Amino acid sequence: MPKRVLLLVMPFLTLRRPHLGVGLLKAELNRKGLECDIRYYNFRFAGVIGTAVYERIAENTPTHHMVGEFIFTPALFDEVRPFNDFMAAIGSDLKRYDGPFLQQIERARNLSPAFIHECASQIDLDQYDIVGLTSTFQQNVASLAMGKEIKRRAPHIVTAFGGANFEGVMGVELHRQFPFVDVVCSGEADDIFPEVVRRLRSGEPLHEMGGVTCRLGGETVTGSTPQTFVTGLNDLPYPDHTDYFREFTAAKEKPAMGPELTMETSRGCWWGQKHHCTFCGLNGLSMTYRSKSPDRAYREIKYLLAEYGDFDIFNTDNIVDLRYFSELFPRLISEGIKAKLFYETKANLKKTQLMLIKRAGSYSIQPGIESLSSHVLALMDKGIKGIQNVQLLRWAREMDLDVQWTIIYGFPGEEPEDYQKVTRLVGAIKHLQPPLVVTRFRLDRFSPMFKDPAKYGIVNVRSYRGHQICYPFPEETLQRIAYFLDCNPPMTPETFREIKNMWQAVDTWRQFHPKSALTAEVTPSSLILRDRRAGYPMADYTYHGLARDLYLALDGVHSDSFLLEWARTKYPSAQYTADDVQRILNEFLAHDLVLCEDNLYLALALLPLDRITDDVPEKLGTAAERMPAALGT
Ligand code: B12
Ligand code: SF4
Repeated sequence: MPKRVLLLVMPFLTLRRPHLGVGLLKAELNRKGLECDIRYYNFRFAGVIGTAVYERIAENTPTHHMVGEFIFTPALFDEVRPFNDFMAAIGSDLKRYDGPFLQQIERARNLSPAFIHECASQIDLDQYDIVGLTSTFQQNVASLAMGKEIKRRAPHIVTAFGGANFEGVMGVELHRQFPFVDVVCSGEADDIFPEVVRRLRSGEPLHEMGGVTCRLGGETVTGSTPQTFVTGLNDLPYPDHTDYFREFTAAKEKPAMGPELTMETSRGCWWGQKHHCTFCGLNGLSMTYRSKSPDRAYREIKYLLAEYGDFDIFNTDNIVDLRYFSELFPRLISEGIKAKLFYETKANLKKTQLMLIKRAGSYSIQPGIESLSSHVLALMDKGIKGIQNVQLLRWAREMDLDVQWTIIYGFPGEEPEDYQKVTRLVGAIKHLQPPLVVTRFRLDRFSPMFKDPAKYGIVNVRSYRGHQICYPFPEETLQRIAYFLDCNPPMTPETFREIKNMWQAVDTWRQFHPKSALTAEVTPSSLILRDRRAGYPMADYTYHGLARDLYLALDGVHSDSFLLEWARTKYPSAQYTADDVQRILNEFLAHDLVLCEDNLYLALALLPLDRITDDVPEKLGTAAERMPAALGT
């Protein structure tokens, strides 16, 4: 009987959706005639500790607290920190954990060794010669514990590890520290892993394979040839999510969210290739943007829906391929396929593009909004302005699209005024969707700030307390296995004071958002703006003529010079001057009905969607200076 490959998905991966990486690896192995099974042991642990508790740990605890990792430490190490060390490590954040939740975490921790033993005892180890463990987010300690137990029971089995926690130097160091880790594949393994399996079975050496770490004469060695990445995404198989859906169906207690269909239409980031956002480690070692053809993406969507059911599609892409706006989304719409796509995008989409995403079935997007301050966004090298981010928030609200976004602060070079401006702005946009979280940046591996902290004035780079209580390793080792590190950014007390003010303003925003509205009623000759924002006098403002038209033109961000030229083009005989336009803009500004940033303006009221301003071209004439380059899409 030929042996099979077993891939294991350990806690704490969410139960909400299948793991794309292992689904792809299984499909690729099968395509090459290699038999493979996947076991989703995350479901099993959820069965032990309760699905709601499981999902809260997996999805709703701060990453750097590493709760899920701490839970599995007794299953991996003989000596571990007492539970109280966890509470000490998270310090003032302890208030996020109520008493019953802390007890559940402690109970889960006490049960973790028995869980690992039980899982290992249920595997028929004679069937397999290679067991692969995937590790991203808080899956590391459980995966290592499982690898250790399998190796103890069946030394003949080769353990292979991969996933984001094993990319680059992290995987090499983990291999060095844990003798039961036989092989590590760094990064994308679609091509590498089947080749590893083949070589292991034919007795060929691995040590020269790029991106692969193994043992040679007892020493950890990594292939010296460069690691390769998938170039043709069209050639990848469709992911095999059968095992996930089997577990999901069998689970007695279902998660509150899901199931979703995980897929990818691209890897890497076309923006990051040119301007790597300073905090972003999203693409690890493979930033180069590669995407599936619109036709391939279309066929895969249809396949997944037909094969597994009409569930939401969760795309793992970092950034959407702009070709999809003309060649994929319209096709889905015209064929009536409601794909409920979740996409990460850049925020400088056109309104028509956002509308297409919505019409293709999306109800939620993650548009990479990380600040409302243009200066802070420039420090991040995001290539977008704060006013454009507000534009997207407003359009999304008009379309009833949920926007998952965050405010990240702490970037070297921030000034107190940056946050004073955001605090003022926040007061005026309570009718738009507030951020999910406000958080200081983390030093993520592979990001420009991680690679060269000194350049950004970042000092005292150190491991998080979470890593310290999980692994009994010296600081130097912790820094090599950690995906993210703690540090002291060069933040002045004045800036921090303003950040705290902004925090408060955001709290108020969250509180009053459901009760705030700023809407527009448009007739052929008038515009009535109904202001019901918390903190503003309840008022209706009526405008006619040029004022009405200018406001509608401000559906999108435009400069004052653009508006003047547009007014002159629309009313050639009126001979409007810059003062005429400015007077009207000042009237809007007096009531915070528009947002102004430098010479750029944007309407803040929600405009009726049937009035997408076809009559206002995005650019007039050919003068490129009318729209700053950053505003292009
Ligand atoms: C989509 C995504 C999400 C989704 C959820 C993903 C999911 N599966 O549920 C959302 C938006 C919710 C999300 C949230 C977060 N994410 Co995220 N996310 C991603 C992203 C962009 C894609 C992941 C993906 O599916 N890729 C595609 C598949 C095909 O790749 P893969 O799973 O890695 O598998 C390949 C290889 O790793 C390898 N492989 C995988 N397993 C195995 C096993 C074996 C045996 C072998 C040999 C090989 C192997 O082969 C596979 C095929 O090539 C990655 C970045 C990236 N480019 O990968 C970040 C990433 C995974 N996220 C990251 C982070 C930090 C977060 C957040 C903490 C962000 C935050 N809030 O600060 C949260 C935390 C969420 C949580 N629950 O804890 C980090 C993870 C770091 C880490 N070491 O775990 C990544 C790597 C990005 C980064 N550099 O910051 N994320
Ligand atoms: S933050 Fe987003 S846009 Fe910037 S480099 Fe990372 S993936 Fe690309």
